[in-house]
Amino acid sequence: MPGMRGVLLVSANREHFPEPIFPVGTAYVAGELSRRGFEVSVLDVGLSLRPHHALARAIAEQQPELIGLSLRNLDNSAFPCTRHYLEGYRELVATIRRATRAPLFLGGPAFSIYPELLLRALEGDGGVVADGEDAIVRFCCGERGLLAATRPTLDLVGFPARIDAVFPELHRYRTVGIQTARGCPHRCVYCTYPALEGERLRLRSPEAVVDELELVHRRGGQRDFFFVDSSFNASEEHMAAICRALIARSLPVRFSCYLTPKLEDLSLFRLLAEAGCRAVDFGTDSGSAPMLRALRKSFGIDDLRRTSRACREAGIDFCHSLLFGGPGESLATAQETVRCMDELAPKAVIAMTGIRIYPGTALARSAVTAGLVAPEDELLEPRFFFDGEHEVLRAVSALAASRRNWVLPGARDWSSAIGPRLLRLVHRSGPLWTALRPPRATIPS
Ligand code: B12
Ligand code: SF4
Repeated sequence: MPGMRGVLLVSANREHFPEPIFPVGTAYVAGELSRRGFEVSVLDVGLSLRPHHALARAIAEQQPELIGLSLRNLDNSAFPCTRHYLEGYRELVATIRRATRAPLFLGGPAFSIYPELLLRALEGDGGVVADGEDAIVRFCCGERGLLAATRPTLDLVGFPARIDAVFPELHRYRTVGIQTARGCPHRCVYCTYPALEGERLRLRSPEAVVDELELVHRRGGQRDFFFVDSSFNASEEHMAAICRALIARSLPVRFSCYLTPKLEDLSLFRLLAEAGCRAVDFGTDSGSAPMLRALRKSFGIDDLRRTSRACREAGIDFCHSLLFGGPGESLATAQETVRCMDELAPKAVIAMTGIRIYPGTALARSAVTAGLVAPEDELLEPRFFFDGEHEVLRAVSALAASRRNWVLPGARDWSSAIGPRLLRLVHRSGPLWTALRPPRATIPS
């Protein structure tokens, strides 16, 4: 590679709710660079008490020839306690620019949703929408500006072989994220994922996925993993193949994942449990049939019942993630959802009151038609879709307050809350919500 050796990848994410997240995307980009022969190291400023100091020191010590900045979150997507991160990113970029003249390349999910706006706001020398593996190499070879991503064959992507050297603080993450597939063929009205990862499902080989778990377990000692795929059961065969590969390897690891609450083969919950799955986050959104249709979900209320029951019977903890305020939400549909959750009795319910509107989505178009946002609004400043008026959202908050297994990320500023920090100190594996106490299940058999 022409002359370019040292690359410093900086993960800019400083959000600690629900916990500091292992920067998965940065790890795949680092893997690609090290396979191509670059010297690469990663600094996660979110792990540092003095992020600017840590960043300036890393640059002074490593004298990188290029810096990659990973932008995961732009805001916490939660209402009413919305947290914004752009100003913090501006400050990090200012620290970088003071410390070095090395060119700056931007990527990550937040960047991919707002590429032009963030490239301008942060005055980067270039950036890439979505998959960063090929693009960063092209940037290292001299291309500049906003680069079109190529969608790599996923069997060629992977963490760096010496992940503990590239991530010197690997041991500090309770859980490490691993990706088994990219893409989503569904079209839920609010969702950015098909735009971020593509509409076609791209799969990694089960062997490569299990090799990666083993690598992290061997080099970082981690036993807890999160499959970060938007829906681990997007292909049931692929999910089953990964479970079988994990069982065959008998690694002492556990994992959690997102699942769509609809499985053709419900016996797969037993296979998941056997492979080490301890917790499932169902992307449920609503417990009201008209709302599921309005959000264009691919499942119905009976699927929620069937999957919740099968998951419980397999001994796997589960939570349902909900979105209140979508098109057509009323007090009646919101109460129906709360009743449905009472019936399913998941270990936790994680509920957003108001739906973050992202550019290019069907929800953004509905919001313009409904006069909730101006057509020229770029939606960089978070806007939320509320049908059913704020009174519905207040009712949901009140109903949630009387249920000890409900968490509303937007109900308060969790960054200063002591609860999640204490929970993290207690030696527990898996997502923090698994520590909540669920009500008794009332699913009719
Ligand atoms: C899994 C996930 C979670 C899990 C994480 C579990 C874990 N242990 O990893 C949980 C449930 C904990 C979670 C929580 C939150 N999440 Co989340 N999450 C995701 C999800 C589905 C996948 C992220 C991921 O790991 N992808 C896999 C990696 C490989 O992809 P990637 O990061 O995009 O990286 C690729 C490219 O972006 C690029 N790239 C990345 N970095 C870099 C750097 C450079 C230099 C380059 C060139 C390229 C590059 O290359 C990579 C490889 O191709 C995304 C949605 C999505 N599909 O992206 C939302 C997403 C990132 N989350 C989001 C949000 C808002 C949150 C929360 C704030 C929600 C909340 N209020 O609690 C919290 C924040 C947590 C925290 N501390 O940061 C938003 C962020 C957008 C925004 N509005 O800011 C997203 C995009 C979802 C959305 N609404 O559209 N999340
Ligand atoms: S919500 Fe889930 S299933 Fe729907 S489009 Fe997004 S990733 Fe796909």
